[in-house]
Amino acid sequence: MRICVVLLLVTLPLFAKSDVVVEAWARATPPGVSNAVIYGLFDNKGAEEMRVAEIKFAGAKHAMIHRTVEEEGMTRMVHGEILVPAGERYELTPGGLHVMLMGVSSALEQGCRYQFQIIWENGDTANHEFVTGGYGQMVFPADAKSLGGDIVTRLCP
Ligand SMILES: [Cu+2]
Repeated sequence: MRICVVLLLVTLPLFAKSDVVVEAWARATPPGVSNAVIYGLFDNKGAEEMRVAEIKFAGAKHAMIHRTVEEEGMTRMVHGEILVPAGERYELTPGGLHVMLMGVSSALEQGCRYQFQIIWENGDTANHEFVTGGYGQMVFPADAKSLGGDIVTRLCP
């Protein structure tokens, strides 16, 4: 009987997951800046269209999905949504759709991995990581290696 109980505990998932593979990145935050932005590639390996309901990052007060729009030569940000069709990829890039972190409690450092959480509209919840590049980072920092950037290995709080 005891063995059955133990097996049951082991097979219960520690955390729900989703079918979306996320390769996320952000720029390090310069001193005195309390906002940061997450970009990255969302790859939906599942058979269901996936829409982000909420993003949580313990190191920030709020995380919001923004879209950058240009009107009469001025750019501003409006609410956006992350909707990844089944079997497709969706990319968040500088100047476009992004996840805005407001009220970042301690500066994001270059060459770090930070954990965050995505809650999908269908109830799937998954832990993910984003990696940080330099202040002017424009692509996933792994690409920066060949340009002399740091190799990302450090897990930061
Ligand atoms: Cu924004």
